[in-house]
Amino acid sequence: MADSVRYPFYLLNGHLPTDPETFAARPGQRARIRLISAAGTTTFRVALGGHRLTVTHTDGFPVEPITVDNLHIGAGERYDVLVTLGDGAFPLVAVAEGHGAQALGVVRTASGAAPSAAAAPRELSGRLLRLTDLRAAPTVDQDDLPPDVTHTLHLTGDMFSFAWRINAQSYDHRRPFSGITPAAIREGQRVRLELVNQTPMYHPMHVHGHSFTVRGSGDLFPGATAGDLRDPARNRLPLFAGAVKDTVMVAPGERVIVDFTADNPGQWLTHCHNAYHMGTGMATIISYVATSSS
Ligand SMILES: [Cu+2]
Repeated sequence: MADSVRYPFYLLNGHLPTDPETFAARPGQRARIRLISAAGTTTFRVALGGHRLTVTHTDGFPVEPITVDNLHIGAGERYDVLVTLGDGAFPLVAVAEGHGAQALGVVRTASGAAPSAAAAPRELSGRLLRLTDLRAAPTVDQDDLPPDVTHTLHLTGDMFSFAWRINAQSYDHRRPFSGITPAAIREGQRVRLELVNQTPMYHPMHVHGHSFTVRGSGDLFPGATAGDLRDPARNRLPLFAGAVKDTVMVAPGERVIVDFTADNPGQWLTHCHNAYHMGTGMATIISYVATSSS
């Protein structure tokens, strides 16, 4: 259950798969493909027929290059990939997970028949990029200090009434400060957020005003309770210096740990980038004021 909204069509640069945009190049050229998910809710699995993808950036920040066959991209996420192009006309596919449909573009370096609208390159079933594969490039200025404060955001909801919550609170954009307890932090603190997905759907979580370092990712153990999650002996995740991002997909039954420095005082929405989840409550506020005069 990647998401619950099915669209009649999925588009790549505004084009239907039956009339795809063509990206012209020459064989042997190295191409950078910038993937931007402008989707409201769909999780796409992206692959380029006949090629592997070398991921170099996500959400604008460089990562240590890693080569995979396909990647998931959630609402609001961005990935840059490099490919060295072969000779032919290749399908660039973005499968709408869970919906049996796809968006399509064509990368063309030679004449010949275009791929079909339903092209299903074998790279789709190859090596998938995992969040734990990504490491920030050494050029990214990172702070790996231990956290001063940790907040756990339990992502919950009800598929049937379609009501979504963070820490049992439902955000209403018409009354944004009503019924929401902002996560308490202070300027200058190193802040850790633990994003815990207790639903069967993907939540691409976005923090306004900051970029964060992904520090951990793993499955919740079966039957975990809120008390178990607070017990460091039971829920320890190996930490790593992952990608710097501003939007991170938290898969069903998964926990993701991100760290950021509170260096931008304000009232910052923190929310699921799935527009339907945000619109029905899955948002909260990170609030802190300037305490220094500098
Ligand atoms: Cu969501």
